[in-house]
Amino acid sequence: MQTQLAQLVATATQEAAAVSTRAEMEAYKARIVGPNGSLTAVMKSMATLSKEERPVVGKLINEAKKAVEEILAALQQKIENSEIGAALGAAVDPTLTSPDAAAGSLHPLTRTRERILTTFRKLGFTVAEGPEIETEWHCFDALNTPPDHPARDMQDTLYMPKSFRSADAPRRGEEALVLRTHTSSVQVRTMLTRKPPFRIVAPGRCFRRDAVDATHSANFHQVEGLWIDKNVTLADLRGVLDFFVKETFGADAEIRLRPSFFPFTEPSFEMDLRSPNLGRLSNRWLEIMGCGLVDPKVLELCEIDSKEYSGLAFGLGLERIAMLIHGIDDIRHFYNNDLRFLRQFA
Ligand code: FA5
Repeated sequence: MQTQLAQLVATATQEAAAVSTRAEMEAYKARIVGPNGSLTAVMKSMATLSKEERPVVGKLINEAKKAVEEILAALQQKIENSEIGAALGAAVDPTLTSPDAAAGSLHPLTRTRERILTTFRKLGFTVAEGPEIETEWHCFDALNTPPDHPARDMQDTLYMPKSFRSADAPRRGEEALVLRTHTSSVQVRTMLTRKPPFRIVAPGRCFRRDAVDATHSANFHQVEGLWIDKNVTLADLRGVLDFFVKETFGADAEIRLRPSFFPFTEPSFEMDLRSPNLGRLSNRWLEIMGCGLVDPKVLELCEIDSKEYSGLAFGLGLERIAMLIHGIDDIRHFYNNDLRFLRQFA
């Protein structure tokens, strides 16, 4: 048996040298380990052996099997290499990008942000930005939000450690630095640095100590809008928001302004949207943003003459708009980095 197996491995090694195509390899493999193969026949003969002989012969067969497997693996590699070589031909350009490299795509929030900004650009708005770590003054005081306002409570706002310094938002005296709770702080910075008239939209990240659920995140995004000019009125506010909603949700979408309160606008409104194109949310009034005319006190705090100028402002939640556009039912999908979700927007 030992000699028979040694002979089998020697023949297999010798014949392997002549195998050069995949078809030859398959035939070769069948001759040895196929149902009628030479090694298979030896293995079958184990059944005729006595109990004592079996372990000894079994060991020999295993050794032969291992040798044959190694020959087959080397053959497989040799054939794959020659197939790749043939497929590539002589003209190989290694600088070309791989044809099957996975292409990335923009995140749905990025797409929605760009879509919103494009809409406002059509109305002459330009993009403004401000720091995410903000002084209490820019986030609250300049927006007419007094120190005892609930929004400033530690329960609602994330405060930076007292020792923290930020070059983008230098502190005045002992005031605290906060993670901005809304993008309205960019209004303040714009009014302080630009001369009216101007129209800006400010997209950015906001932070609140909100409990996370299907519609709330502790870290979300807003897009703020501000238009300061002579004689800006509620009619302008309605016109701007109506244009935005029709561009975003279709010509048959409608808006409704519901009286509300923000310390920095007077009058203040919640803007509701109704559209027949929103799946299960169709034809219902849905609250999507806060807005109003800039409170003259805010204009004065930001060094703009409130007798000469007036303004409108609004702030919308980016995630909420993206959820409505795409029929997404849980805000947390945006942050999980699940490719099955993200690929739907490719
Ligand atoms: C504000 O933040 C005001 N600064 C908006 C404003 C700007 C009013 C200018 C007047 C003039 P509010 O807290 O309602 O308002 O937030 C605005 C939007 O941000 C909400 O309609 C909602 O879409 C979104 N938002 C607020 N909190 C969260 C949260 N935790 N997670 C996700 N989105 C949120």
